[in-house]
Amino acid sequence: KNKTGAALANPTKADYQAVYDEIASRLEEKDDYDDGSFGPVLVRLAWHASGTYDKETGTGGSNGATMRFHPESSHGANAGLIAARDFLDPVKAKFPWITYSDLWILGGVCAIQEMQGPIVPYRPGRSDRDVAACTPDGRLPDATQGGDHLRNIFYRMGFNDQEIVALSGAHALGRCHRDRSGFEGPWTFSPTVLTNDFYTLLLEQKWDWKKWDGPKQYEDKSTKSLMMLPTDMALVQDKGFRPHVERYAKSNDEFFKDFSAVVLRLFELGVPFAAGTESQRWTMKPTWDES
Ligand code: CCH
Repeated sequence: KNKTGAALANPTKADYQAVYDEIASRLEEKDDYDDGSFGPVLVRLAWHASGTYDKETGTGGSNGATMRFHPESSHGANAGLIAARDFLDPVKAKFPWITYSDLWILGGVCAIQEMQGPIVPYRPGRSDRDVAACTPDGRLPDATQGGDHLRNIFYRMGFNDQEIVALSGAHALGRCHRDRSGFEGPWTFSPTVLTNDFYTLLLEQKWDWKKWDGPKQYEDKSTKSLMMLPTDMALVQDKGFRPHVERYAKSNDEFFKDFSAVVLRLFELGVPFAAGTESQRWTMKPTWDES
């Protein structure tokens, strides 16, 4: 059978690895975007596809890929994610058997691993849904708010305080764009490599309000080249969050272990996997693994 044909009946781990490898090679090739990588925006696409989940109603989550459609594509929080969807479209064209929902999550897994992050086991099985499955606006976090808001949003997905802090370490990656969120700048000095720098910088730098005409954000006192959102700063201001920030700042290994576990959960929210498919949580081989 033609492995790339639309009719591929039972795609195997090797088939998904071929898609992974294609995403990884496009990441390497298209290095003139932003800070040199589409990786961060791919992580954000996978997160925003998943983070709409509501555990009470079982709606939202990464099953469906409904961000392809208006109104979800036009939700303020999703501004700029067209760059990630467009990046993945040629991959979908080459492997038409994969669903958009599985592809976007595989894009997130691939980006995390290729940016030297931990292995995030990947389980396929998402199906695409139509515009009627779009979630209402307001399910993703609002960066202008504080700790209570973070808890409201992430508890709705079923996460606890430790998991909120672990997920937030993704802000080691990428940057804010004035024309997308209104905020501006990167969180770390190496925005295309996943490290625990988000936590160390949060604790070790002195942060001032940035003086500008944009939305309220922090800038580091010494170089004035890094930023923090009000929600990021809530993680050190809040007694429930702060101990986890301190723990992850001390140990990149602990951060990687907890980040992998919580991202795995995030990426599976709301997906009606067939029973017994936990054993299909595959390790997709990163390009840097030469074993
Ligand atoms: Fe985030 N994030 N995020 N974020 N985010 C932004 C960018 C990225 C919030 C707000 C923003 C997570 C949690 C939160 C990424 C991953 C995650 C931006 C800038 C805002 C604003 C967007 C722009 O202008 O392009 C808020 C609030 C929260 C609350 O918790 C979580 C969780 C994750 C993943 C696990 C990544 C990656 C980026 C960089 C995107 C890029 O294009 O560089």
